[in-house]
Amino acid sequence: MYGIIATWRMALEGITEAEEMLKKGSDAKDSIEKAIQMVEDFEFYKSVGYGGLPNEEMEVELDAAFMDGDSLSIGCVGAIKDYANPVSIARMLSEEPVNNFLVGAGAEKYAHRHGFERKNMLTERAKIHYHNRVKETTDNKELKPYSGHDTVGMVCLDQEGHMTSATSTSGLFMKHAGRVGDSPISGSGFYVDSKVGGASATGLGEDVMKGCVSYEIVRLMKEGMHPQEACDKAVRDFDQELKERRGKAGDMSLIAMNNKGEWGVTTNIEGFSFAVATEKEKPTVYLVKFDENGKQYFEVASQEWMDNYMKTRTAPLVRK
Ligand code: SD4
Repeated sequence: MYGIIATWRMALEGITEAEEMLKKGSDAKDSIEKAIQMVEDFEFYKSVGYGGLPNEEMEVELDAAFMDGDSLSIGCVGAIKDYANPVSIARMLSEEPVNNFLVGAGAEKYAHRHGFERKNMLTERAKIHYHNRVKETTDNKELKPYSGHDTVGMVCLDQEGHMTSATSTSGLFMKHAGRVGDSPISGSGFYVDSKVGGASATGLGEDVMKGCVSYEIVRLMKEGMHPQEACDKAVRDFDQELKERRGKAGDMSLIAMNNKGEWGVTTNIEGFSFAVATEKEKPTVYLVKFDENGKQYFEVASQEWMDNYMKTRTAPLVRK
């Protein structure tokens, strides 16, 4: 059995390519890295890699992580600027004996030393988004995850039973310089153990980190829960906990896959989408919906939805 699951529609092209690789026997490390790179490289996905939205100083600072579920090795970068594929830097860091998590200038030095591609990640389109947001938020500077589409997080299982998890993001639009979210934090934005399965998150990093939600899902799967049961329990319980203690809970959407290729997804927001491909299921985008009793269900995205998605992502943008 093999499979790959990812947050958001934007992962579709990447997981489609990864599925082809997995089918031919490629390992979970190469497949997930390729899938994430494809999201990083596509300039119209405005919360990951090239074209990612900048911080409040109009600089694109990226976070990424890579985890090997066999050895539990982890590599992470935080607030890195001017490098094309943070996930690949994170992967190389996961192979180091120490110094696995580098941030800012240190991460950039490492990337430079190892010959990673330098690239100005700020696009003209992202600058327009920035200027428009400055205009809209002169009197409302509250931190909010950029609505529309966000961090890419994935879990991958290859035919040999090896598992990986990886994330990549430009984090919250208009974040402070140096702010790092949950995405490169082990147990929060991602976690994977090939003996069990893996999970990954998108949402308000500040809240996801409070509950180490990805680790909690893997822990519940280890106790015998199906990925869907584990996602439901971890996300619903923690959402409740935050509301009781703090009066509100930030956006949280979690995806998971176990080492049998079974998967689960739970969100506390409207409008979440995810993409999945397994030996049994061709690459598919699902939309998460809620019925009148608030119960979550999945719907395969229609062709119309898919067409509209790409149309709005690539539509010309006007500076207000
Ligand atoms: C962060 N979790 O930096 C990321 C961003 C995200 O929905 O996924 N936003 O907090």
